[in-house]
Amino acid sequence: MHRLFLFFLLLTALTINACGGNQTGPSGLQVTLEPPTTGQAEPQLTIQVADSQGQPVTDARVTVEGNMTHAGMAPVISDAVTDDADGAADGRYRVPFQFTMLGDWVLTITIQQAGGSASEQNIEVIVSDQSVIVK
Ligand SMILES: [Cu+2]
Repeated sequence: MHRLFLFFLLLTALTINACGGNQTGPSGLQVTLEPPTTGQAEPQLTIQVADSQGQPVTDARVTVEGNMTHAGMAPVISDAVTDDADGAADGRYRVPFQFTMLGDWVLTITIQQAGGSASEQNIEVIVSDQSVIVK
């Protein structure tokens, strides 16, 4: 019974991942990365979160896990941040995050909402010295 539950949990997680990469996930949340203009040196990522109507979501906690597309690298996992941690509850979450290498990354953005629901979206980026480009 316990194993079956884990299986469905895994299946759900895979389904969520399969839908990631674009702006709107199954939760209806719109998740947008504001690409840092300074490239790899930038110590944070700004993530915009809005609901299906485009209204800012201000009551969530946002974390970012970054994985490179090649094997053998440790993931970069951020602390969770609240919207007003930067002094403004405006739907823009400033997540401390440092890319540890140039190249292709998949950012998994986890949005934990106050009501208890969590959703995940993937955003693929290319990191260089000068820029971070969303694929
Ligand atoms: Cu790497």
